Amino acid sequence: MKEKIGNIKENALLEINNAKDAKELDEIRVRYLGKKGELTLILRGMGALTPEERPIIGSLVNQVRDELEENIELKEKNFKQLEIKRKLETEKIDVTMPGKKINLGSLHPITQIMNDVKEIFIGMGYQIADGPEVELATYNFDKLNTPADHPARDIQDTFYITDDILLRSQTSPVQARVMENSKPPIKIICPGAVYRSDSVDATHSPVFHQIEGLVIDKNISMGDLKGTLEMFAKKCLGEKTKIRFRPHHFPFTEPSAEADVSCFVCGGKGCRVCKGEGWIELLGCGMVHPNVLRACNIDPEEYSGFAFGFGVERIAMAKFGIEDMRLLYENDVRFLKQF
Ligand code: 2U9
Repeated sequence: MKEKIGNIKENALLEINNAKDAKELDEIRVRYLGKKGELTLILRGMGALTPEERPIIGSLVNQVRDELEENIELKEKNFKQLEIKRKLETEKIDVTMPGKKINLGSLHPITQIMNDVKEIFIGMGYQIADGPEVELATYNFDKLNTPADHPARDIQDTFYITDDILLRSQTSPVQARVMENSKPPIKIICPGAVYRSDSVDATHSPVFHQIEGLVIDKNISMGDLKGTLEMFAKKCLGEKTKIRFRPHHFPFTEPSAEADVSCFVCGGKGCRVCKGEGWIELLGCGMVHPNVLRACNIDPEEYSGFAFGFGVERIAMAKFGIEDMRLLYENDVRFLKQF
């Protein structure tokens, strides 16, 4: 029996040594050490041995089993190292190869203008105020000196949810809420989406974006308004930009004006962007109407203020030379990645 075990050991060690790959090694393991393996069968047949022989043969089989397992393990490690070596030699990485191009997105032109404008006004000491897009008609109209019979309140122009609740048609209700809830001085800008019942065309959309500004303090004058807007225009459109006021009417401001800027493309000579005028309409503005101050619990005898408002899409279109507003909403990446 001892000789038989010795032969099994020698054959197994030889086969392990000559194994060509991990698969062959595994077959050898099964053949000698598996459930029906040669060594296992000897252990199972121990019942036929004398009681004296049993411990001697049992211990010998275990010794051989340990030795074979150890050799198989060593050979396995050897195969793994050879595989790593082979991979290192064949799968060389060329670190000088150019990397794969990653398509990075960019901020939408409307977001870019929003961010630029916010930064400019924050730099002038303004705070940013936010408010609901689903608004009470009182805040959207009544408190802004826009009474029940005003055309802006027509169902044709405004999206009503109920008689008293609507999608805000301007961001002015945000300012009205701030005025009601805080004491002057107030210096805020209100950016956000607004809604008007307009059909879609190259210059109109039922949803667009506005930025409105409001300053309330003692002794605020039209001069402060003009100085502020001039500073804003220069920072937004270039230091050479000039500004001019034309009289206008808004229910919430008195006096009211529209402000134009000298064309930032031709400098005022006249070109395609300014349609030969030399000037581009920028925004609406004026001194806050005393009725609006009163409706928002601010005494017009003590305080005065100015307000302004503009459409972000209009500025984005002028600044980036976009001729059709619909392009801003289609989200075609080929268009958007140009900006
Ligand atoms: C309060 C008081 C006054 C905000 C103002 C404008 C003039 C204006 C429009 C221009 C084009 C917006 O995008 S647009 O439709 N806005 O011309 N907005 S003054 O005046 C206010 C706001 C709030 C309490």
